Amino acid sequence: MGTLNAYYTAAAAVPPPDRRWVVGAGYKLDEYVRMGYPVATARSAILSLPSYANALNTAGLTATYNAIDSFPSGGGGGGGSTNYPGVVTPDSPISYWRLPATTDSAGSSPLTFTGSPATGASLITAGSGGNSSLVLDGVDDQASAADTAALNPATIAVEAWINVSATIGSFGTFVAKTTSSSWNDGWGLMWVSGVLRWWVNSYNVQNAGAANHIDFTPSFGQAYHIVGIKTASQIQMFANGTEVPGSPVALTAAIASSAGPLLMGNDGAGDLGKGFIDEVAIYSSLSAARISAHYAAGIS
Ligand SMILES: [Ca+2]
Repeated sequence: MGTLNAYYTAAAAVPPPDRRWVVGAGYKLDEYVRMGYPVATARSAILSLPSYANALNTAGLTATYNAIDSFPSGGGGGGGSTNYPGVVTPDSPISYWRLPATTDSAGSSPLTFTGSPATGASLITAGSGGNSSLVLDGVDDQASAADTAALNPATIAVEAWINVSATIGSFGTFVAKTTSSSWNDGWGLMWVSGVLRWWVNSYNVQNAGAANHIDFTPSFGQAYHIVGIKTASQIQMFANGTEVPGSPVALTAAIASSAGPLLMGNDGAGDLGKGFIDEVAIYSSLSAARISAHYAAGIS
């Protein structure tokens, strides 16, 4: 998808007989990265392929190098199906819970379930490696990962695929790490008065004139790719690969990291999320380009 535009742009500057090699190298790179190879490894492998080395003239080879060097770190969407975990993993998640498995695919924070949550349909497509989701029944279901230093990075990106039930209760929470039943430490993705809210340090308190939260209004019963971010200077929220209206919001205060567990389906105070949750990952940062690539991979 968008990532491959770089190859087409590069190819447009090359005489016709060689354009196909530039685009072809781009597709090959995309293919390697989808298989989980780091970009640097994939780049070396492609440029050493006899077919490319022999076929490309000087202009074509230069354009290919330029196109491949413009490839962002990690994977990208292409035509056809995409291996979603293969696109996520190169972005070095701190933890990555594919769900409904309790395993942490990236770190060392396995989940413990409460309430025997059921398995639901995957929120990413089967073609991209979807493997079912976790159902949050809004009665007693939750998943918990114990507090660790790794789960309290100084800056954070929290990623999840979420499908909100129309009967979710007030403050129903999908992912949070806080110790406070009044939500004044840590962070969370919470249902508040008809919106899905990404909050940091406080779910509603004003900070130096700006709110500590950003809201997005999803439709009930639909899957969304949601990312909440806290950088050194601001918070941001993305839905389906696009920054939502009202984002970013300046927030220079550091995250008031809590010693609470990381919870899915609860804020620790009994405010239960209801719906489906899938493919939850935590990063110290995630760029807008990579967020877009993750969304594209999840729906391909
Ligand atoms: Ca899953």
